Amino acid sequence: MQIKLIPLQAHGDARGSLVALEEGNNIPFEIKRVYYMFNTKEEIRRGFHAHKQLKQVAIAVRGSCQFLLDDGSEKVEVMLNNPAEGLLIESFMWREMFNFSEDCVLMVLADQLYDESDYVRNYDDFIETCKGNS
Ligand code: T46
Repeated sequence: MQIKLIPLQAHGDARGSLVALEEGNNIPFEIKRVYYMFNTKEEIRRGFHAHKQLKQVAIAVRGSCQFLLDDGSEKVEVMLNNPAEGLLIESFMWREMFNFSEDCVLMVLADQLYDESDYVRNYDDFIETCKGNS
């Protein structure tokens, strides 16, 4: 499985750093929604779903966390700890997030509004659909 980490240019000067996110430029889709999670407890594992259509880019704007991405045939773990790097999560990819640092702020850009019917929350259903797609 090819993991797509998008380098995000940090404009740094004596005052600090700034990253700009632009749809169609460094973000490869129309940005319809932005959400972020924080105060996640270190022992917590969350996610446990895939999306039928949704594409997203996840950025640890502060601190660090890990993603497990599973395309139905391969599982890969990715560490996010750089606010100038975005993880592209394509549709039909099972994801779990874990090992959140205490200060972690994980921001996610999405190409669709929130829609519960886009979630596949049962792993067996996910695997069955992957088999059907291949
Ligand atoms: C994903 C991973 C990376 C909303 O009301 N609107 C929203 O846009 C989102 C994302 C969530 N919610 C509500 C639904 C739940 O009551 O916030 C609560 C927590 O959401 P959830 O349990 O889905 O959170 P995670 O961390 O399991 O998953 C989230 C995203 O939902 C998901 O799309 O890919 O982060």
